[in-house]
Amino acid sequence: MAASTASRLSPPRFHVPPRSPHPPLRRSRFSLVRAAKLEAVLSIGTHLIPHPRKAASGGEDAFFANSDAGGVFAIADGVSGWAEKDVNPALFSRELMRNSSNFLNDEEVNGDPQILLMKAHAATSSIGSATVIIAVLEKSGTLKIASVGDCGLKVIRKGQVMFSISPQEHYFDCPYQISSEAAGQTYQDALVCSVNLMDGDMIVSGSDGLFDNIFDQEIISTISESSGVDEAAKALAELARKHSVDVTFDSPYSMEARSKGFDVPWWKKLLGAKLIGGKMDDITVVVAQVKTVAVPDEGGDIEEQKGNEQGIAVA
Ligand SMILES: [Mn+2]
Repeated sequence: MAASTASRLSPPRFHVPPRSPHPPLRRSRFSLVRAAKLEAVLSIGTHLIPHPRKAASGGEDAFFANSDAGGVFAIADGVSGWAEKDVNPALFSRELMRNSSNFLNDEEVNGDPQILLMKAHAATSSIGSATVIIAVLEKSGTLKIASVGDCGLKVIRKGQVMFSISPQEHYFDCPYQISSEAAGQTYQDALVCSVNLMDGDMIVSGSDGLFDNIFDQEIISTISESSGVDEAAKALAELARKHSVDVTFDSPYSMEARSKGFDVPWWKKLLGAKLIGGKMDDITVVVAQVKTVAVPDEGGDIEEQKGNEQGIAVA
């Protein structure tokens, strides 16, 4: 080590550098630096607990999540009424999710969740219908959402719900749904919106089995007590499951039912009874945290103007 260092540092004995009539010129007054830029990415945790009576088959909810290239996730809730027609409601929701995942990198889709839904729906051949939500995070931090029906999505920032999407339904308990039948809804009926997110924001999305059984305040406290997105998703699903089988819990679902005019018969009301209880259902939860990371600029080395320290944003 020492020898090689010495030989490298020793002046060459017999070599005299040729004297150039012109000293080498700097190409410009710019020097090369490695540039970087900030990109938003999602760290995603998921958890699915099937309906107690559908545990053996895995239930009728389906989802996928992919953290590559920013982050995307989707949830589909197979409409259970199809079982009455001897159709397995899980087939449609699972195929819709598989197809959504397959078309992720499609050129026409180009990060647009509504176009992704259009393509996935067109490619789905199973009989059935499903509510569905697809969310795609752009590198800029904009979350693009397309939703048909009553899957939910909320954004929590600094301990408060700062964004929430509204469910679409024909009437109580009959949500808009993507369907194999012409009578159903299509991507054109989707609620389409986008929200600008910041580093640290938490996204909580789920099937109606989550939001029918858990209140915003419980979501916020559960998230704050969890140490990561996986733990948060599991804790939320387990709390929603606990409420869903609790006949004494006054759930968001039973509160909504009463507000829509559904209640116990008048003679039960006389005895002080009221319509309460959780809603047994498949429960799918996605928890995603927004992070901003520094990535090398696609241009690689770029030139910085000397003397201008603020010329390049190196994060
Ligand atoms: Mn459901």
